[in-house]
Amino acid sequence: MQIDKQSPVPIYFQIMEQLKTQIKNGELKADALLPSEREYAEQFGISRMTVRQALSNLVNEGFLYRQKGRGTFVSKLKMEQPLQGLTSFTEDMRSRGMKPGSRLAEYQLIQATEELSSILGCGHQATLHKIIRVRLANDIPMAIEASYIPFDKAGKLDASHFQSSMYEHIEAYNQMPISRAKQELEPGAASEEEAELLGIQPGAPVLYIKRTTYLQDGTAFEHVKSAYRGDRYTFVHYMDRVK
Ligand code: 16G
Repeated sequence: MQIDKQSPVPIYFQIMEQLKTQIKNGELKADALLPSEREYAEQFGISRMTVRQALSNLVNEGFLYRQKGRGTFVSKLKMEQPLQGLTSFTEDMRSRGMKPGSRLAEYQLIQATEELSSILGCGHQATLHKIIRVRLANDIPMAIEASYIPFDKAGKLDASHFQSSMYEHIEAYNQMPISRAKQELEPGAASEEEAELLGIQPGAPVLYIKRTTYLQDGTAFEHVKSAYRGDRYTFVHYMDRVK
């Protein structure tokens, strides 16, 4: 790592950028222990405050994590998400020991378009909840989900529903388990708006997933269009050899 003290670019920012590059290109491996603030400060002849600012920002952006009394470590950047097995975002994050969260970007009641009513098998012009949420893992944006849910499958929704698991609510409301889903995956590039919500650069790779999910009685209760961060996800599918 090299610091240019004459540069107009603030030193903490130079450190951040260089550490990010080393993490992204694998020079710094997941779970590697970083030198201490004091060591960095001595190495570059800068103040510990400056080093702390750079490291704290990288912790907030999810590139590093801290362990009390042990030091600062490199985060595992990519999450492996199995493609088989129907799970909710909340369950996925909890099974990884991460804190699931949501930020509501948009909510409104709309009338089903022709396309949505045929996908959801609901009456023409049925009332749907349109919910756009940014899904967070340990407060870091991972994906945007735009879901369309027939009003009669969810009832009235308020802020508390948007902050917690929609699947849990749907199963309780309908007194019926969720049973299956159909999913389509397509690569893409983040639009300006998506980039803003996800905290990435416009044009950065995203994976678009469309999912229609059904209750045990065979009726569809949601159609979701989501955009997953390409720099944070690896989708994994296990398969058996067939001839
Ligand atoms: C997953 C689903 C999404 C569903 C959400 C419910 C995909 C592509 N999407 O993120 O369709 O609405 O889980 O999560 O996997 P929740 O119960 O935590 O609200």
